[in-house]
Amino acid sequence: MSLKRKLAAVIAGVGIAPFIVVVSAGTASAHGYISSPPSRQAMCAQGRVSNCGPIVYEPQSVEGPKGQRNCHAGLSQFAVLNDDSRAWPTTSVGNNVTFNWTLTARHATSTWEYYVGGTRIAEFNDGGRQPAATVTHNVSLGGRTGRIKLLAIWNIADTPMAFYSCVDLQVGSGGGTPTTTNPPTTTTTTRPPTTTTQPPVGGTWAANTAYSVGSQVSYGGANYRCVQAHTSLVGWEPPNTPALWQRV
Ligand SMILES: [Cu+2]
Repeated sequence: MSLKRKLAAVIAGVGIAPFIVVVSAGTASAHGYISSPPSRQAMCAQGRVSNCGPIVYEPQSVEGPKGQRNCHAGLSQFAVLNDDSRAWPTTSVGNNVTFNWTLTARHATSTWEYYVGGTRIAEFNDGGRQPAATVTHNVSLGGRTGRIKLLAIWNIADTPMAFYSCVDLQVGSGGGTPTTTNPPTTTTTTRPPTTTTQPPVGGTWAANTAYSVGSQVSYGGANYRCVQAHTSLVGWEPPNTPALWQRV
């Protein structure tokens, strides 16, 4: 091969690679995440935390049924986001924090929710309106201090889905302004433990199955009826996804 042709082949290869990534990523389209203070997916996308897996290409895609309380929407390919044993860098903030969402698709919105340790500390109700491409909320942390993990949820108005973002914060006692970011505390190189939680034995529910409204399954000793048509995934077991399954 001549040098020129080799060069052409290399360029073609480089051109194709990102395309393949986009296609393989592609459950749905594009959506949104908290970009500042940087959420876990933002830390991964910015390369401040390494070995994150496919989330680096699509920090906006942490989408799953509403009602979950985790950082990865129950998606096994993004399980790293829910791994608290990783050295997630924190952002130093005061008691009032401005959260900025970057939306790559402006879905009609019911609510935005903010949780710390299972307690909802703020909620913003958009009443089904379409948001702008960036959305800002000011949230009081209620006097909490020290290191906290905040879970933010964007609830879509016209689908059973929500978007999940976790943000690691170091809350000072002084109040004052947010956004001094700590130096990237040692980017971990440990492999994320493969944390696909095994469903309890028994039941007719299965992952990767298309369910229509009204279908009935059993899971963990209980029966459920499908209330929203969907294709199931590991992590979206009926007890985890009240937006999809109603216990009967
Ligand atoms: Cu979307």
